[in-house]
Amino acid sequence: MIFNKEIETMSREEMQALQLKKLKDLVTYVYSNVEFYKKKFDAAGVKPSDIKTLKDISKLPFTTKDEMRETYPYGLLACDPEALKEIHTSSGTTGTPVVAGYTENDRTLWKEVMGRCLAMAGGDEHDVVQNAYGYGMFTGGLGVHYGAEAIGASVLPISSGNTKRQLNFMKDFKSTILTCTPSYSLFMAEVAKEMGMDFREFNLRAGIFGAEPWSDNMRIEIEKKLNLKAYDIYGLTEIIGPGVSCECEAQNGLHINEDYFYPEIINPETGEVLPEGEKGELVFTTLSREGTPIIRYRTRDITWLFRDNCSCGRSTVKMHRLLGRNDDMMILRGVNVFPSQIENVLMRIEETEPHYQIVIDRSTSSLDHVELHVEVEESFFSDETKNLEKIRDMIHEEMKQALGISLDIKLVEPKSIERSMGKAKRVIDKRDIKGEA
Ligand code: DLL
Repeated sequence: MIFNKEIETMSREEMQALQLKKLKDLVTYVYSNVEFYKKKFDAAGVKPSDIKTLKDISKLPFTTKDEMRETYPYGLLACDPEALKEIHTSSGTTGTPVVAGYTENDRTLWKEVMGRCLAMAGGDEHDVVQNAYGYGMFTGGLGVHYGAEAIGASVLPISSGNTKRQLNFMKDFKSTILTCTPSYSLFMAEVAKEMGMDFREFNLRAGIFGAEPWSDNMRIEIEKKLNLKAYDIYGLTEIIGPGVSCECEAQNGLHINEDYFYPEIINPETGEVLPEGEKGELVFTTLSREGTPIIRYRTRDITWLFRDNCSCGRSTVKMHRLLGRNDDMMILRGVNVFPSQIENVLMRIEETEPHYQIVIDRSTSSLDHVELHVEVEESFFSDETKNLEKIRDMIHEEMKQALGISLDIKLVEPKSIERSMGKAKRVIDKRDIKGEA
């Protein structure tokens, strides 16, 4: 079922007219309420009245994560602090958090977009949503919770962790939709196996997974192991949390809630806006936020936008599932590689477990040394070593074919790579640690 048919199936012309009206109001709103934006617009020589068409958005300056940190806590607030009814933060590696403030209207908006997302995954009032995203300052828990409320489902606010209890509840309460990070879902599958449980006896039919990159082959693995259909959901604290976009039953790109979040793709080096279909950095403008509205936020996420005649009937623009983040991209012997590409190759290989880590170090010759740690089934370690060598050579060869580079492969025993109940850490960069010492 389409949650908001009027908006989600709107014609291109109507959508653009709606976006333009909202954009004009937004620019006037932030110019008069947020000193930070007034200064930036003045410095760029742009006034609210200069926004006459949607294309004029490119006259506005970008906002970066660093700026959001520098203005901590309330430098980007556009309303009276008392009007904030909820506050979330995301903390990056530097420690200073990014603040997202929600007025009552912002929370209503969040509920609406999350309702749309859960409906895209086929959710309705008959569902039991087991919400295993973390509740707290992280937006995953509460965001999904609001969406479950919006579609009238029962929600199990179990949060992440305590995996055995998760599985017992999943069975006892007959959960039909599981929401968590994709890596956590695979950990659940592992624990279920140890407990002698079989997902075929559960009632799960859909999983709504996001908050971290995952590949197409990881999807196949999850769908097989958890016996459900796996949908990709995307979002970020700065913009709203989860709910920016989600996959529908076609599982071919994520429909963006573009009446609220205006997307652009830019060349990350030059800042130039790229046409639909071209790959680059995703930029969002929140068209209706009141608490912490953001103009042209550089997400650092890499993808492209496209439109198709989607079989679900929605007409909203789509983003391809993320390739990765600018920050995660590795340059290995001159080749750009995202962890998700490595994952995609690994997941095709039967003998390996879906748990891996990429370790980057600087060897004495000052060249970066990259080692791929992959778990293989216990039985291979008890077998003759030549079997292990065979698997190692096979992974090596597959990576070379797919990525065009040679990686050092280290096979490790099951469970030796740390499991995650939230966002998995796929890359261990030892060069940073050395730099700090
Ligand atoms: O991760 C919000 C969220 C919660 C999304 C639950 C989906 C489900 P942050 O902690 O601020 O917010 O992290 C945002 O996570 O810029 C992406 O790099 C990454 N990310 C989020 N969803 C996906 C996804 C939440 N589906 C950052 N695929 C974003 C790949 C994702 N990466």
